Amino acid sequence: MASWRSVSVSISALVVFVVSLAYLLISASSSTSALGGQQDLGPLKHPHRHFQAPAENPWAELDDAEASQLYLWLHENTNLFDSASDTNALNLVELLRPNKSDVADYLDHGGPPPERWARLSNLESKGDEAFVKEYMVGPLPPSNHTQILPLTYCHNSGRNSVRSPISDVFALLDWALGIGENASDITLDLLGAKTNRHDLDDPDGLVIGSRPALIDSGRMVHWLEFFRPGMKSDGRSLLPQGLYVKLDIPTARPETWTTGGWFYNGILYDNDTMLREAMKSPDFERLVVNEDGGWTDTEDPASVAPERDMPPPLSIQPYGPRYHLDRAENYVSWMGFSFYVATSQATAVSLFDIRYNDTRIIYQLGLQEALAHYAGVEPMQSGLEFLDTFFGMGKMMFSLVPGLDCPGHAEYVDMSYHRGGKMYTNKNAICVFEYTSDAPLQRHTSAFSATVSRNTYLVVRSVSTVGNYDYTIDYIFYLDGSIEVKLRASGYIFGAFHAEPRHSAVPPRDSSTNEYGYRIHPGVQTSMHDHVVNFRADFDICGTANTLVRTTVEPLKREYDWDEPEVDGPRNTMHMVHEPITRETGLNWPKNAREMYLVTSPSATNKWGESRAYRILPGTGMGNPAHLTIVNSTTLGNSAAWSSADLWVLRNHPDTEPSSAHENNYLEPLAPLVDFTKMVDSEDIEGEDLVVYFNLGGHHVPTSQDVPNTLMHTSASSVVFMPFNYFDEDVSRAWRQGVRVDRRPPAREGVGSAVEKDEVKIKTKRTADAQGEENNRHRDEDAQSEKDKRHEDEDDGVTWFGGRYTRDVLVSPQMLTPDLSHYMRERDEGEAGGWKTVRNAVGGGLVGLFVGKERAGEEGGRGRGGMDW
Ligand SMILES: *[C@@H]1O[C@H](CO)[C@@H](O)[C@H](O)[C@H]1NC(C)=O
Ligand SMILES: *[C@@H]1O[C@H](CO)[C@@H](O)[C@H](O)[C@H]1NC(C)=O
Ligand SMILES: *[C@@H]1O[C@H](CO)[C@@H](O)[C@H](O)[C@H]1NC(C)=O
Ligand SMILES: *[C@@H]1O[C@H](CO)[C@@H](O)[C@H](O)[C@H]1NC(C)=O
Ligand SMILES: *[C@@H]1O[C@H](CO)[C@@H](O)[C@H](O)[C@H]1NC(C)=O
Ligand SMILES: *[C@@H]1O[C@H](CO)[C@@H](O)[C@H](O)[C@H]1NC(C)=O
Ligand SMILES: [Cu+2]
Repeated sequence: MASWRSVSVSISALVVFVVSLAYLLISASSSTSALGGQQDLGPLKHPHRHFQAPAENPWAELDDAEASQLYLWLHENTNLFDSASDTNALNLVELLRPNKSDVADYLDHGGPPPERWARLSNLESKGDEAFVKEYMVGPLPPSNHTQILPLTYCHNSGRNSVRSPISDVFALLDWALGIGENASDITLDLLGAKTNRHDLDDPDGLVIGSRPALIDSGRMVHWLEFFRPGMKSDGRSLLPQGLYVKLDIPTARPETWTTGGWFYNGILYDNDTMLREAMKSPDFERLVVNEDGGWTDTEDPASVAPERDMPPPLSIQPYGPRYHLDRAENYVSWMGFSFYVATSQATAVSLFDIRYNDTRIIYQLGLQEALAHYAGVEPMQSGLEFLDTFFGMGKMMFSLVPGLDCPGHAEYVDMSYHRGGKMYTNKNAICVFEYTSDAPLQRHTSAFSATVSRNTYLVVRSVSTVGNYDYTIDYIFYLDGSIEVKLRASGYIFGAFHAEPRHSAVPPRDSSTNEYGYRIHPGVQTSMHDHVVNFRADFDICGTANTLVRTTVEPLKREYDWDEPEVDGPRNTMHMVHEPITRETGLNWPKNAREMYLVTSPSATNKWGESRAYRILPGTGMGNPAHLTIVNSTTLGNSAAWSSADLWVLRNHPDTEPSSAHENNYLEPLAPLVDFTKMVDSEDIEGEDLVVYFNLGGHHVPTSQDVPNTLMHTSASSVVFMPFNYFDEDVSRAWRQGVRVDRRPPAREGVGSAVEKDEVKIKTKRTADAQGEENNRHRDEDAQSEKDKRHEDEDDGVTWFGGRYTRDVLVSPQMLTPDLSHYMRERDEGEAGGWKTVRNAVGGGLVGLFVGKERAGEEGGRGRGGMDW
């Protein structure tokens, strides 16, 4: 193993980076683990239940033992990670998801569990060039057949690698800091501060953010902009300073890097010397400085509104959960639904094998990519674009805060992943809970009765905090068989510098004012951008042979015999037109919602002879989810073509086209690993296995109400899958709970004595013995006493269907306001400076450290790579 020596050398070199990374991540996750720690959170534990998934989770992430065996095998059998390269860095190690056919054989036909394979991503550089290469290894050891192969079958580029424009992020960081230092006279004069190499968190210092202006075949052009660090509030992205410098990085080798022009107040200077010369002129106009302050703080500690000191209403679940969670397999069942939960470092949560009544509806439902694309008049915002899986939307699923991110009664699941030879765990990264809506699912008042049913639903939630932005993603299940995917965004917007003369009496409004945003501070305006967040829904409606039918409701003129003579000629009316979509295509939400997209099973009909189907419709939120406004984006190249329409229906090739995107598309946008345009190639899609890709998001034109943070109630968008003749009737009837109040006069009372509405009393009985912690033990008793009560209640005309609360409920304050103090302590007890560093690491985009944290042009560590240095 001559090669292994150099492997170990490069891996130990890697360890240097990994150590600091590990430290950051571990501190970050332990800080959150406190949030999720099972201790002290009584309602999170349900020892009385022994629920088991029907099968092993074929999508479960590699566990520690599998990973260790894999590392050992790589050590003993490969020379791959040395290959005479200057540097190597084994970045990502995770499950290579099994092929759909193998899973179907296992889950549906009693076949063997699919082989376990791993996917590796490795940075390999040599001379001027650096590549991020992917490999598949499997079957996982122990096995006599383990092999390692370039991973190409699921990339329609046919490649297993992308060029990385940078092989040494430290050199790049060092260089950027050098530029800042050499220009400290300029920055002190224009911005009142300078970069501080020795303390990148210096609240009085400057930090440097960047965006790639071009990435092509290993060449990269960057624009740098100075920012204030925003230490108190993490409001860095609101603190651009309006001084920019261009970098040219023609190869991965630092000796080839050069600085280009400097840009200030709308003027491009050839170099720093020219800018210095200009600054000497008495006519040189100095702009207002964009300073940090209380305005970027997320909360207002000074407010004395008395109502704020009184807690709001909250949800409780005193008799324990009604869903079942198998933690070993990450399998959930609830009210007829069941599914497996799986995670990936790039794409966060996916749900697999979603079934209703044991019949599969969706094979996979999960995030593919999250695009944010900006525009603007200055070099940073114009062309600023993020493909956030590149930064790891899975590994940035940080711990949720119990009681606030999710209700106090939610349960939590961790997110574990492997990088650089280590396993990391983000505690409590996913929450599962049932929730009752404020509005009923059903109600009706008739002459003689009133019925109302509760709308209770199940939520699987995670939050990916990628730099300045927090994406909250919910998968929601409803009693009628509907499924919703909902996205909400919060966090700090990216502001654009607003160029305003420092001493002008009246703020001038130039022609670009309000073309790209709105003023929110003397030196900042908002920056318009589109969020387009892509999801994959692999429908299997009564089997894999499906057809997408477009059912249009249209106006119609038609004569009916029976209309004459009153209606002279045709009547103006409407009707439906049903038309299968025959070829792969992109679709948009129609105007006036006049078209319905139905995933049908042509061969399966319900009891009434109608094709069983699920309808795809834009859901709840601020209008329809959007697609990208920009046509043929200069920055994106071919890396995110799925963003150009609202949804897509394609023939599913689940093994060779398992996704619409690849997280490394960001590094080679002109020649991406997975090019979506190639997937939409007019294949026939009638009666085939179909996959639907749909987008959430919106056109985000932030206003002063996005400061300091974007708010989630109005940043939401969603898509709903709704059963459409799929069942013979509304299946929620079997599950929902509510009450029927009989308003008929009781027979034994005199004739004609009408019962007034307000005479009807809903009787609630309580027993005094119950204590909160005993509640679970009473479940069976409840069921029995429920039957008795139902009987009893019939007499007074009130019939409860489904469970009801009959015992006193003890609600501990802990259930409503979980004690988070020990998390904070752990955080503070971390290594010296831990809190500050973690905060930086967690905060958005940070300077220096953030690039240094992970080895490689492969990614930018915490925060958006390439964004802040
Ligand atoms: C999945 O199928 C493809 C194409 O048939 C094959 O190349 C690949 O090895 C399979 N992947 C796994 C993990 O078995
Ligand atoms: C590998 O092969 C040897 C020799 O045929 C056999 O004894 C052993 O059980 C095999 N191991 C595995 C994991 O299949
Ligand atoms: C900073 O200035 C020094 C001295 O002129 C020069 O050698 C160095 O290359 C400069 N650094 C950068 C990053 O421009
Ligand atoms: C700066 O730019 C000017 C104008 O293009 C040029 O004449 C000068 O040589 C440049 N100076 C340096 C140090 O590159
Ligand atoms: C559930 O499945 C069973 C067995 O296949 C079937 O009899 C029943 O009608 C199904 N119920 C619904 C609501 O689909
Ligand atoms: C976008 O690119 C396509 C394919 O090259 C081209 O047909 C189309 O005209 C372009 N649209 C615009 C608005 O540039
Ligand atoms: Cu936004």
